[in-house]
Amino acid sequence: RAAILDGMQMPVVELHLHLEGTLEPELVFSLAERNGVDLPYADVDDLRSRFAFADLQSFLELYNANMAVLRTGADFHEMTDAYLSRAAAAGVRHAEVFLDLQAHTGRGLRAAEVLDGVTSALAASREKHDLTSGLIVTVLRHLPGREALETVREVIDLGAPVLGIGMCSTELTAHAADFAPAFQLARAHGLRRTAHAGEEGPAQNVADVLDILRVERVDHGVRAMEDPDLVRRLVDERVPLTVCPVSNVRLKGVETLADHPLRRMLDAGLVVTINSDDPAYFGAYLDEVVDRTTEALDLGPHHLRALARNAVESAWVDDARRNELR
Ligand code: ES4
Ligand code: ZN
Repeated sequence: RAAILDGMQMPVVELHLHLEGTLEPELVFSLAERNGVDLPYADVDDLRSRFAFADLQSFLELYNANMAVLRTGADFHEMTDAYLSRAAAAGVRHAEVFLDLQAHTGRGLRAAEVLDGVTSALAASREKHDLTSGLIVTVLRHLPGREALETVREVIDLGAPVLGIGMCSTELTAHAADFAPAFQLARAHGLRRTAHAGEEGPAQNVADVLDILRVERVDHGVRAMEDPDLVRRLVDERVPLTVCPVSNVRLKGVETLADHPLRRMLDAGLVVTINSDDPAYFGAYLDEVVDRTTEALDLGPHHLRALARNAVESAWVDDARRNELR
């Protein structure tokens, strides 16, 4: 850790992380070997050399292709446990993690087996890594809303220990309204709700997921800064925005870290948290994201304290755990 950060209160809660985005090239290769999956890369360095992305879509193609190595519940358990171990080393004490369940059921895997692999690792995280956790099943915006509804139905019917429902993947095609039935069902069953919006899409997408999907947090939300009325609303309603600065730079939504709006968002009074998104692909786990962003934006102790406090406030935990995290 950078010496300049010693003694400051650091964010210890991670609220925006895709488990499939934690698949390190070494793990991709070892799972491929175990499962007899042919990879179109010569070796781990060849795979890593492809982590130069033009945009979200080019990233999603590689991210989705690498999921082919995940075949059994044990594979999902191993991926989840590897992330928890790395997160604990970064100082993370509570993590709410996304799983693209539809990407796996769409390849013929059983939802129950995938969920069991992930949730068994999460259930052991407090004992094993001194870290509490929760699972957010994401529905994919590039697939039909009807399939999202079926996925939420299946999660509920299986009775899996799931904290909430999220939505991710490309933001520029489908309208939020297509997913209203899925989010309504989730809400009726007491599931928490969040959605990616305002990452590559316009500020209006942020308003839409709040108004139409009734989400409680917004993932990214950086483009909300283009609409002052929306910023005022997000400040007034204390809507958490789970911002991922390194991700935004790596996917070319923002030119450099020094240009990232995170500091301006904090100064505007937005409930901003800092997160890693897909750390294996973007080359930075939460500690590294915090260090690089602090340096590039010259964040002060009050900014870091605000990021830490905002994350604790925004976590979907009970009051007892929230007090422990403070
Ligand atoms: C994602 Cl960075 C990002 N944006 C949208 N969807 C995603 N899924 C995984 N990473
Ligand atoms: Zn994301």
